[in-house]
Amino acid sequence: LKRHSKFAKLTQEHVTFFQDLLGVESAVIDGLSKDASEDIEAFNSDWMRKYRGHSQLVVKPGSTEEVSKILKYCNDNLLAVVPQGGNTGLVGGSVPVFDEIVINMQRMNKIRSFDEVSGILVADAGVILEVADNFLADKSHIFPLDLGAKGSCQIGGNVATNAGGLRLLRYGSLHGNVLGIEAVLPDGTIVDDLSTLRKNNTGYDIKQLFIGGEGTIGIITAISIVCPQRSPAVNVAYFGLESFEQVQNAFREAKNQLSEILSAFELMDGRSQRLVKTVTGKKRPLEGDHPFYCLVETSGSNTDHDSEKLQTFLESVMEKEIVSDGVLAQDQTQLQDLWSWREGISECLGHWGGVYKYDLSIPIADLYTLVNDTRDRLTKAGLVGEDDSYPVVDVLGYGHMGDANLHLNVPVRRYDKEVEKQLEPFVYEWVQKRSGSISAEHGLGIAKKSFIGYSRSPTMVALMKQIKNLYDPNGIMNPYKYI
Ligand code: FAD
Ligand code: 2HG
Ligand code: ZN
Repeated sequence: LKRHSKFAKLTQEHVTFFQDLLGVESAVIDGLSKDASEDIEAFNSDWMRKYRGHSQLVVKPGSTEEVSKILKYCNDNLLAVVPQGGNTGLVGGSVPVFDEIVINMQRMNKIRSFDEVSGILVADAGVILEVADNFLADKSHIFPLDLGAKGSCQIGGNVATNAGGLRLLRYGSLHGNVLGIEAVLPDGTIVDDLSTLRKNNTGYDIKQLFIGGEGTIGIITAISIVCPQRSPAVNVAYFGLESFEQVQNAFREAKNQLSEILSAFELMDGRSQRLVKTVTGKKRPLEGDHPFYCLVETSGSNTDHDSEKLQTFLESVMEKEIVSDGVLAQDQTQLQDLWSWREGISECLGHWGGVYKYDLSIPIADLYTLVNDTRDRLTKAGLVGEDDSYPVVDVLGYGHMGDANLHLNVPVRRYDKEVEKQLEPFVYEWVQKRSGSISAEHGLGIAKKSFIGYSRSPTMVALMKQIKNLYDPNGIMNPYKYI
C-alpha cells in the first residue's frame, strides 16, 4: 500500500486555517509546529494497537457548520481525512493509514431533543453510547443498541459502522431504527435528512448509505433514532451445555418459551470462558467445565412473571437434558457479573499480545464447525501450544447466536506470518463456501477491505464504487479502506 501522491502534504498554512476556523486551542492538535507526538499518538493508533497511522493533525469540530468548512477546505486542497468517533472500531477504519487529517467528533456531544411520546431521540454524532443510554434510562427508554465498548464508542461511530451488538435480536438493526441523519459531504454540502418520521416513502432512502458507510462518503454529524420503552424487568440466565447441537436446541426452546420477552441469546465456548477466568481471576458462575455456555436475557414489563417464565424455561431445558447446569441472576450485581463473562471476552483476549479476529455470518447449523476446523488446522501446523515457543494461545469462538454471528478469535503471543498464512484465505474461503459474510457487524475498514469479493459479487462492488465516486470524486474520505 502506497500513499496517493495526489494528496497534498500538510503545511503550516493549513494548520493556521484550522486554528483560525475552530478558535479553541484544544480543538486542534498540531503535530507540525510543536512536539505533540505524545498527544497525537492516541488518535493515530486503534483500540487493538494493531494499526498505526502518522497523522500530524487532529481537528475537533464543535458544530455541523465547522465540519462543513473543514471538509470543503480539505476537498479544495486535496487533503485526505479520516473521521473518528470513539476509536473503538475493530477493523482499523478509524485511524489514518498515512498522514490523513483526523476529524475527531468528540466535541459534538449534545442531545438535541427527545420526544417521550414517540421515543425519538435526536443527538449529535459524538454523544457516547452509554451517555445516550443513561439519558434515555431517566426517561424510561432504552437505546436500541448495546455493546461492550459502550463507555467509549459514539453513536455516530455506531451508525457509521452499522454496529450490531447484544440487542439486535430484540430491536433489530440500525438500518431500521435510525430515522434520519444529518451529514456533511466532502464538498461541504450539509445533508439535512434528520427526519423523525417512522414512515417516509418519498424517493431513495439515501441515509442508508451512511449507515455502515464507515466514513467513506461523508461525516455523520447527528442522528435521529427511535428508542423503545425500557423494560422494567430484566433477567439473566447463564448455562453450560455439552455440544453445539444442544446450544441450537436451547436457542429453539428459548424462542419458543420466552418468545416476546427474549432480549439476548449469546454464545461463549468453554475456551473463551477459561481465558476470561485466567485473565480476571474471577470466580466462575458455574462449577465444572462445559464445552459451551449461553447467556439468555429477558426484558419485560413484569418481574415476577418474567422470572417465573425464565425459571420454568431453565427447569425444562435441564429436564430435557439440553442444558447441563445453569444459574439465574438473583440481583443487579450478579446480573452484571454474568454479562461480564460475555462482554469482557474481547478485552481479556488482548492479554497475550495480539488477536486475529474474524467476525462472521454463518448459517447457524455450521456456525461452530469453523472454530474446530481452524483449531485443527493451526494445531496440525504446530502453531498452538501452552508455552511461549508457540505463537497461538488458543482458537476459540463466541458471538451473537441469535443473529448467527460468530466471533472467531485467535489470541496470539505475537503476530506471526506463518499463523496468518494458515488463517487467510482459509477462513474466508470456508465462509464463502457456506454463503456467509466475512464481516457480520464490524465492517471492512482496512483489515477486511481486500476480502470483500468473498461476500459480494463484482457487480455489487462496482455499484459501491460508483456511489463512492459520486459522493467523493476526489477520494479524500477515509482513503485506502472499504472499497
Ligand atoms: P470509530 O472506531 O471511531 O470509527 C469506526 C468507523 O466509523 C471508522 O471507519 C470511522 O472513520 C467511522 N466514523 C466514526 N464516526 C463517524 C462519523 N461521525 N461519521 C462518519 N464516519 C464515522 N461492534 C459491533 O457491531 N457489535 C459489538 O458487539 C461490538 N462490541 C465491541 C466490543 C468492544 C470491547 C470493542 C472495542 C468494539 C466492539 N465493536 C462491536 C466494534 C464497533 O464497531 C465499535 O465499538 C463502534 O461501533 C464504533 O464506534 P466508534 O465511535 O468507536 O467509531
Ligand atoms: C463482541 O460481540 C464484539 O464482543 C467484539 O463484537 C468481538 O472482539 C471481537 O471479536
Ligand atoms: Zn459482536
